[in-house]
Amino acid sequence: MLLETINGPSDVRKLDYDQLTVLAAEIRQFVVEAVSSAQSGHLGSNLGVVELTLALHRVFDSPRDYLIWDTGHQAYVHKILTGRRELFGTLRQAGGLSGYPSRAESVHDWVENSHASTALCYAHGIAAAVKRSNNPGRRVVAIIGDGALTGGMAYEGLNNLGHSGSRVVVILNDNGRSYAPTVSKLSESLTKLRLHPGVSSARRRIETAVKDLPKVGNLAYSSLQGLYSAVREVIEPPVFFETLGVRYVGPLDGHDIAGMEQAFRQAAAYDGPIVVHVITQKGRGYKPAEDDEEKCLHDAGGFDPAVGPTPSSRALKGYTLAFSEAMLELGAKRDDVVAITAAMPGPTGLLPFQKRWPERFFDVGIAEQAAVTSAAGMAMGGLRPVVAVYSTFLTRAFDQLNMDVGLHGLPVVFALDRAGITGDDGPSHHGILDMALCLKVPGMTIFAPSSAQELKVMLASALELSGPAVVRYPKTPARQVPPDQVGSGLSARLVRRGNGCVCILAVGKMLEPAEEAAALLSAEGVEATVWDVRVVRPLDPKMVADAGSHDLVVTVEDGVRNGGAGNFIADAIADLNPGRESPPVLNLGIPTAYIPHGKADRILGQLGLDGPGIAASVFRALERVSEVGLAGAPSVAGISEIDAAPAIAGASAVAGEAASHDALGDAGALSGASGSVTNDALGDAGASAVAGEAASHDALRVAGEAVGPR
Ligand SMILES: Cc1ncc(C[n+]2csc(CCOP(=O)(O)OP(=O)(O)O)c2C)c(N)n1
Repeated sequence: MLLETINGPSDVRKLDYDQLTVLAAEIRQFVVEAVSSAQSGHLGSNLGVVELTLALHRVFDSPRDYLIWDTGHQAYVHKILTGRRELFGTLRQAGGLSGYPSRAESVHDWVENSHASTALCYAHGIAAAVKRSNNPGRRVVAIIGDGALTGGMAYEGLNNLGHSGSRVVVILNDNGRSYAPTVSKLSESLTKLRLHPGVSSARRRIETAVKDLPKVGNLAYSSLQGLYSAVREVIEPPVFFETLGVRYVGPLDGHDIAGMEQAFRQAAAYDGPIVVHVITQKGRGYKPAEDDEEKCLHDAGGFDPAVGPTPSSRALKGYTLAFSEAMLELGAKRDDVVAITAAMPGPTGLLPFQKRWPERFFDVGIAEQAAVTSAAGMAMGGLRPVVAVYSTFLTRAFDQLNMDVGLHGLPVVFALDRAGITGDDGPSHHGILDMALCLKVPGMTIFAPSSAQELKVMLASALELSGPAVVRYPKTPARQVPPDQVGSGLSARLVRRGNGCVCILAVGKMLEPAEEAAALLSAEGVEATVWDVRVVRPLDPKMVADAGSHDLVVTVEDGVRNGGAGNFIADAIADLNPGRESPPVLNLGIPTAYIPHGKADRILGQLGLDGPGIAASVFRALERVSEVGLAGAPSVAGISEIDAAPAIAGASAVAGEAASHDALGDAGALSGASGSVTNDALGDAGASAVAGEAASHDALRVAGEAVGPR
């Protein structure tokens, strides 16, 4: 197999075009098999960029030249060509290959933030640094999809590239799609350009010419010029870019390696910002992906490569399904309800709503800020917008949430999917900030469902409110519960009555491990009270008063502990009897750290946020703060493991930082309401398994030529 001979970009440069055709087919097969056996990963986007990535690595000299992948979900081929093929067996597994570029893995990777639309700004900055360096010949290449180009930062980046005249090559990888077809007028124009007869005939000429390269290199160049002028006839996209001061070339066939090489070389020689527009086919070469109308198998779970993912494996599940069904029910009851997505109608469960009420559905592109402020406008006009967005992407629109929705007290509902530890996608995708951020927005009501049934009730309640509300729910399977285990309105729900020594307040999905912990504690003679908090703001005063009557209060959440729900609850308990002693409150949650990829349940377990971990923390806290006679090592199953690999320590070491006080002390902080904070011991011992995985990331790092600053 040719693929086995490729251990770095220089190996790719040795091949002729026939060999490259064979290699491209081998890469496609390899990617399909890798995603299938990893049980999750990005497929369609990677299948579409095989030839593009080959051409880039043949023309540019990575890592001396900077290749900046926007979003980074399409960088598998880049990883394969830069010496990481053999690590694909560990793709997205704990301690294994990241699903995105990773600076810890390879010197060929520069940007690992997979929040879209940033590449042109990074490129602008890097180009400024290159210009001032003693190696100004290094070239800066940003590869951005037509989907990512809909994000505001991409437009801002273009503006700055044009304004500064930066020497940057922008490769516009246009497959006409984000997940769904890309929603933008520019994208429509790009499509028109693609179909324009003048462009097609010019493309045919260039294709013929480059076949005979290098003999007729000049002819190829003049054909490129012909193509360029043909493009001018169609006007819109070239004018759009050129008005901003960015030169435009294209469109080129993104599966024709020789043609792209020719264009990339010309572009690299241009002394300013230049967009090279390449047309690719998402999912190319794998029929199940080519045939998938919804998303060209943008991402896929475990499947048989011979047949592709089955319809049942692709069906909506868990909380997303509950949200999708609730939107249909509520949409039928109220015609003022409208739905907004930022380019993710399928993954957020909005496709059925879109199908039923297309005029009440808005896809704003990968533009969360626009989604939030548009929703504010809709609410001002009397509509009841529901913005469905992944928790991690809402952080991009925090200012809009706070100023445009919050300040005006507008009744916008945010449905935050994938809240909490999400797992395989790693630090950029964990939804752990939403709770802490939303708690900073005055007047924002915050719901956290612990079951599919709760989500439906909460969404309906949120739409009854006259101000902003958020319903945040996780990616993991949704609990199904009978009606007597579903709360209502803004009330908390008492789940279990104990004997007054400890009260556990569980937020959202953490109810399940909290109940498990209560059962473990009960086996040791500790009868805990358990509440499902349901609504984090406003807190149910009955729950707060009841918690305050216990010897110890423990809060459990799957968001950052610092400034999160637990801290908020601790304040409320302290406020019960100002100036008088209140019970100590132990807050369990996520440390302020960049937590690497791995299975969500495993990560939560490592952080001490599973049943045994919570029980162990409760025991330790009881030993310290009460006289209830629990001194001596408790014998709850699993506690010894938890003690051996204590929760949460040092996760920030993953990011290569020196372990900070924040990360090391963050397993759970025990505070007395009188103000004394005693977070001395909980969770600050030793390196956790999470941090241990960072070490193996380092081991994955592929050595490369020293090329200057990273
Ligand atoms: C800020 C942000 N919002 C949403 C996403 C989720 N997301 C990942 S890839 C993608 C579509 C990207 O489309 P495009 O750039 O055209 O790349 P393609 O997958 O089509 O190659 C989206 C919406 C994201 N990564 N970042």
